[in-house]
Amino acid sequence: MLFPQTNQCREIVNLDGLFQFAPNVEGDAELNDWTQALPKDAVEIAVPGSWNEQLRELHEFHGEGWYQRDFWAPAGWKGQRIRLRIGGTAGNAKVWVDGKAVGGHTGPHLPFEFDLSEFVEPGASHRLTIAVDNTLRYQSLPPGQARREEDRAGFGLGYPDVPYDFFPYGGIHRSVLLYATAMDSIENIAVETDYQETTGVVKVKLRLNGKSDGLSVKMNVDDQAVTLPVESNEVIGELTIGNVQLWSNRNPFLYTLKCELLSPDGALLDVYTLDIGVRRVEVQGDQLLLNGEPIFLKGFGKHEDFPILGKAWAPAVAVRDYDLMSWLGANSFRTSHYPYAEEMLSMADRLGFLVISETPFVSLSERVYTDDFRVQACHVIRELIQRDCNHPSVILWSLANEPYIESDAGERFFREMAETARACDSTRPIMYVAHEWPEQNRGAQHYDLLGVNKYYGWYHETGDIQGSLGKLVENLEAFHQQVKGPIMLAEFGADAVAGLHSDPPVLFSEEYQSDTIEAQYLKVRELPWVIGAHVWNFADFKTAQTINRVGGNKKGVFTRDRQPKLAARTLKRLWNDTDSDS
Ligand code: GCB
Repeated sequence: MLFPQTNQCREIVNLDGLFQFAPNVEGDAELNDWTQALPKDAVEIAVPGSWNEQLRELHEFHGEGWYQRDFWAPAGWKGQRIRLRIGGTAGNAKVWVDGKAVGGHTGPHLPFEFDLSEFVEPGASHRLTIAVDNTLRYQSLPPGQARREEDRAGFGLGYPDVPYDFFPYGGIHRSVLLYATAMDSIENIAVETDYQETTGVVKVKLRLNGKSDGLSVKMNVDDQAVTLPVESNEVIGELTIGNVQLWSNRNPFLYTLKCELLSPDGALLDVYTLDIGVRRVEVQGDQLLLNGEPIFLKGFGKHEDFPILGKAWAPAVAVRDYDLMSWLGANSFRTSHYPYAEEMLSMADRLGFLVISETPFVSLSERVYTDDFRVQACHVIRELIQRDCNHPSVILWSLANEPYIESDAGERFFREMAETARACDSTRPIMYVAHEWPEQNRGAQHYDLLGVNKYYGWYHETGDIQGSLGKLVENLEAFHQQVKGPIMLAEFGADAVAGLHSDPPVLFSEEYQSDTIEAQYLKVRELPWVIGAHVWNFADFKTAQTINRVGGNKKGVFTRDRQPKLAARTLKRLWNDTDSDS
């Protein structure tokens, strides 16, 4: 599935904006058939947007929300293939057009689309209904429960009761687009790039929709072109680029790959252009190499989180975040703890940021290592890799954050996730992010490297920055022995309430946060097998209500509205003046 684009063969109608909305609290949707019309007391709500902060009474609504709006399909789309594409919801979605079911999607944050050619008449008005089910269940994505069920122990972390601290926002979080192509069209493009000496190699796998005879595909990059006959719905081509300019964070050089679908008489039926970068990422010994050179990842774990917008794709916030990360000299971030908007990755391609793309598998524990959930998890991994594999900025797949893996079932779960990822993409190393000690990480041997989250000086050795350093090294060393490959300090830091100052530095002061980050960063820079250190978190963010979070998680180096704390200036000094990328 490709990100929709407008060109001479493709047209988009953007359905973002205000939808009618009603929460389906007591099965009213089924009883009164909301696929035809929402109830009279439906309200207006913005898309993209989480529902929880738009309307006060929806703050703790973690159920099924129904969206509806009418739209016109342009008259000029007669004879075209018409698709509906939803960039991402939290959580599962079902879609109807004029009361007829067109399909559904399981799992949050990833795009899905439906062919509406049979449902939509160009030049006519139609009704679109989308139900988004963000019910927190033990084995749902995200897992959790709104209120503690009597027979269940619960995760015990707060209200709602989720096994992680970020707020489980619900809603349609990315754009809702209607787009048209010719009936014979390009459905997907998967690109793998590499190089030998100065020649770039671009392997293209193109999937087509449509069955007309005599079609051909022309692929073109940097004045090199190949034309290939269409013999099945998959066309594979290879192009080379002489004197190739490699993509890197320092020089994010992009080539344009153009793929054209041609009729037997050479007429253009469809065209899609893709920005691609030629680069190689690999793990060798204890190092992570980008284009053959060791790279050290400095940056952040982030969240998609902003007041009122919740987890909505918000271009202005993204622009600000990249501006701030560039100002500090960061070169990378992790899409903790779920896939971020595709637009964010395209910006990283252009701006030169290295991205660890993470699945939504956060805080997995023994209760989810079942056959059913494993099948679902592998499906999500395939969808994620299919979506993100063309981005040169994406250098690593992180398949989970802080799982407990102690049983054989857990070990098998992590082995099969690793095998699935490798089968989908052999060009990027895979990792997951561990915590605690190696004993809780029986899946580690199946991965190329391991991320480790460590809060010495905060949750352990509380208040003792100097005392935290030895423990940190001891713990990272234990993981290094286990994985026999590189280790990344994927999270470290301390909460700081903006404006709270203290000398000597004490917990929650800006000074304590800044000193913790500086001391630990400099310490891990001495360890040759540590290939990166990401501060937790880029910005403060909203959490479930718990007694240890006053107004959210305050480990941000920036406040939730993106104003710097003292640690921001410290990082700017550390990352700009004394630190190289390797
Ligand atoms: C972690 C989690 C992250 C939390 C963080 C914290 O280890 O990965 O999601 O927000 O700790 O601040 O407690």
